[in-house]
Amino acid sequence: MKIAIYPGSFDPITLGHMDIIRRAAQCFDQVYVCVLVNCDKKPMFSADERVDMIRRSVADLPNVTAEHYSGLLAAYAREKGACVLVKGLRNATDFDQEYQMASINRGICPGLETVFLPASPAYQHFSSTMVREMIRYGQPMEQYVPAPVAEQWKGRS
Ligand code: COD
Repeated sequence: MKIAIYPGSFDPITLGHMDIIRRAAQCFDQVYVCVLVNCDKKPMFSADERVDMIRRSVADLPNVTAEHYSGLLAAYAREKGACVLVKGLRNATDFDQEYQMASINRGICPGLETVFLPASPAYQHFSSTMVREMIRYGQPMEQYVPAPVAEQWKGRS
């Protein structure tokens, strides 16, 4: 059984992330979408809210599970018996960061490979940062996120 992890902050999940999840779900038997801590980012949504929005967004994908983990990604991968980390690449900046992270994660957990999926052109400019800015300035963000994100935000305000 090929188990993959798609890790991220997902603050909040966007249609760009969803595209990567759907494609990964076709390549692997089981995909864990894991909300982790990125020390460089201060989240707008709590970890529980982010997991809940992801769970509702992937409800039609039977081999996808969403969870939160507060430790090291490599430790989570080991716990799940995963052999692959999936990362989405939008541009050269993503590549530079993710290439380095792939080496770090393989150093911590030998044999743990990172597979890069190129962003689909339609979603290449999507980011959680952009969505958070839209929210802050009261701009509509429905076209960038799955429906549960817009619902979650509406329920809050
Ligand atoms: N299209 C395609 N892919 C996309 C898009 C898009 N529009 N937007 C984002 N992505 C990709 C990103 O490139 C990334 O691969 C993934 O989706 C998640 O993106 P984000 O922004 O939600 O998540 P990040 O980059 O903040 O996640 C960083 C982690 C949380 C994975 C990282 O900090 C981490 O592993 N933390 C745990 C602690 C750890 O193990 N650290 C490393 C060893 S010290």
